[in-house]
Amino acid sequence: LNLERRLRRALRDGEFLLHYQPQVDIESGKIVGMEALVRWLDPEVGLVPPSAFIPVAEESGLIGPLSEWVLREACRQNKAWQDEGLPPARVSVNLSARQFQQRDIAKLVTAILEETGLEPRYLELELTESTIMRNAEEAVVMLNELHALGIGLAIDDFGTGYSSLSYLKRFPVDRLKIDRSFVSDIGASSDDETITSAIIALAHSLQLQVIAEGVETAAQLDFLKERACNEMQGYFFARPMSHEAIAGLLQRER
Ligand code: G
Ligand code: G
Ligand code: MN
Ligand code: NA
Repeated sequence: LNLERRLRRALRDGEFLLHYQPQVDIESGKIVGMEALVRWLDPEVGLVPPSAFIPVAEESGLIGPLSEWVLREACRQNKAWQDEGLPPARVSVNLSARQFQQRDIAKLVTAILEETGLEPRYLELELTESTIMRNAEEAVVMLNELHALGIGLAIDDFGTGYSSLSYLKRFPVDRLKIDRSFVSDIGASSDDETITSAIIALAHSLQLQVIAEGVETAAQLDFLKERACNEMQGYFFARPMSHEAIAGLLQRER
């Protein structure tokens, strides 16, 4: 059976699941968000990472139904946590380039928010810099539509693409996510430290929030804290984990 057919079957049989990685406010140390990361629990192979199936899903058109499932599940789960009385946090969902190109994405998000009852401010969409810049004019229109819904928008892998500053000003985004490649070299490469500092300063001057991803050490966290980076995500705090595990972490913050 080829991968595409296996993925189709996996979707039908409910073999996908979401892991969540905490996003922490650096000042307070509290969990303020979490990134939803899809996994496939293949009964024969075990847990399969997204890098092994997202590209195939994108080529085969399966990315549509898969992303729709991810979005719905993330919203449903977040609303369920809030209904259980856990401290509210936003959930961030990655949107692939293919999905962003679909003109009805705002309609889909609207429908899913209505269906799950999640308040828009507790949903954020992550788009990579390259996805947005692929067709920047079109992106401005679509980002405006999405932003009008009241959800958050973040630029993922920031610093690896080629956003021009003039576009950055026109994109109605709330948050920049500093790419892991820069963060991981804090303490090792002065160039990457300079880039990280510059991105934080840029975010502040454009009145955007900024989050560093891939934070693995206390020294990296100190560097970010000194520069008033707002949030951090990375193994230093926690790896992506099951919904049960992250509910346990949220519970401790009540
Ligand atoms: O989850 P991991 O920890 O292995 O993530 C690897 C990559 O897969 C990341 O770049 C992430 O953005 C992407 N990814 C994870 N979940 C999703 C998803 O639901 N949709 C899309 N389009 N990409 C995802
Ligand atoms: O590309 P995107 O940022 O959406 O994907 C997040 C990816 O980064 C996931 O694969 C996640 O498992 C991984 N990740 C999260 N935190 C860390 C970290 O501290 N170190 C490393 N090496 N990877 C991380
Ligand atoms: Mn991401
Ligand atoms: Na990223």
